[in-house]
Amino acid sequence: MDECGDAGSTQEIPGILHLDMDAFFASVEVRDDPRLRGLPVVVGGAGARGVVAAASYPARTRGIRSAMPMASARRLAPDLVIVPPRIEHYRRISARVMELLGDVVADIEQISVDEAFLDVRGARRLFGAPEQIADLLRRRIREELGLPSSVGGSVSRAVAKIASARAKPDGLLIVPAARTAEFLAPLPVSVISGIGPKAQEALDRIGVRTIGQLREIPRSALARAVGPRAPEILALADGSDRTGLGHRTRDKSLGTERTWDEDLTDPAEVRRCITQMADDVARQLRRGDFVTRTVVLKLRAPDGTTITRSSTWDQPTSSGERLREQVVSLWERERSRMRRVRLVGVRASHLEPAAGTPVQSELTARAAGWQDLEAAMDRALERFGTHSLGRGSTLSAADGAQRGPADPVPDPAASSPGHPAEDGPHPRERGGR
Ligand code: TTP
Ligand code: MG
Ligand code: MG
Repeated sequence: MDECGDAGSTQEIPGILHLDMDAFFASVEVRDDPRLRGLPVVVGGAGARGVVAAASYPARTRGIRSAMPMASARRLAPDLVIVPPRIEHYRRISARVMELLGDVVADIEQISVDEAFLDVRGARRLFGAPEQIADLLRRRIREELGLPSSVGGSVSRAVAKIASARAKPDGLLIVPAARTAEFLAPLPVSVISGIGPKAQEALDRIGVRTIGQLREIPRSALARAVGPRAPEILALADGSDRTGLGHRTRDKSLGTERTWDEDLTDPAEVRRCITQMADDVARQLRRGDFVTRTVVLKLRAPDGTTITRSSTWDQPTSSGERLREQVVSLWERERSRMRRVRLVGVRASHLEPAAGTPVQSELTARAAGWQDLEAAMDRALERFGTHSLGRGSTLSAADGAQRGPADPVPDPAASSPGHPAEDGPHPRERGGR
């Protein structure tokens, strides 16, 4: 999967991921008009002073890059396809990407319209090792939004970002802690975000072009070349930087949702589906040793109208029985307004670790019994797979449920930050897949 060996070979988990959409604006345009696939496509102003905002990978093989004057791009590719930007459209898709990431990972820092850092160390118990989580995220973005993305992973943010650029397009590259120095050594110093053109020139004058060379020179020489940021740059250069995410930690939550190709019109079927999802969510909670205080039901009608309704308990729980009761009663309240349903989601939020949660004194014997039974079902499911056991009333929903294609209905626009200045390298290599 990656060129850096087994990620499990060291103690420290390379659990900081950087996900960045490939040729984001251009990929959206190609997705929306498949005739553009494989062509040199750019998004940007077509006028005399137009500039390239995004270039598809076929355009890049012709030397076309973001920020290039459109006139130069046209010279490089006479058959260039120029698409005018649809910023609001990209913003909505960006919000969908971030929402999708938030379904899996609680710690996210969005740093531009198409990229985010994710700290997946806490998500491991639920979703597996960083590479499995990265695979899951990339697959879901591909399946649900029809777009390619790349992920880099490391113990450090800086290295994760460098790795995602090396993985592009459509790749994954996880750098295990023990292989960090080896990964960085041959790369040009310009991939370090603290090194601008001036510092690069100064280093070049003393014969330093790669990160490996940078690490060899005396600190005094480095300080002369790059100024007071030398220690910080050195930390980035040897991968010892441990800056955490710029904490915009979101509420921990987990959930599941499904979109149907054809509307659900039978209330009994919706109810079965919701019940099944509540069971799934409860099982995920128990697998991660979490309990929840809040369960959220999301419903979307065919015209895009979306409602979310939540219900909160005093005592946290991971009981499927309790989740089912609540979401079903939320559904009963809404069903007269939602006669046709396109999407159903169930989510548990405000998660807390189960360990240390006081035993619920008000638990009835029946509820406690349910929890024991559910724990036994979890064990059986783990041994025999997800279809070996289920409560009779929910099996048919599982069989009938399908994941629909990319949801055509835009979510209400969530604002996303503008594009920051970036000084990373342009990707040159294919990732490991
Ligand atoms: P980037 O992630 O920098 O670039 P990209 O997604 O087009 O390509 P890749 O990540 O595969 O290298 O930027 C995301 C979007 O931001 C990009 O599609 C268009 C917009 N953008 C601009 O409008 N102007 C710019 O100068 C850059 C770099 C990007
Ligand atoms: Mg991008
Ligand atoms: Mg980006």
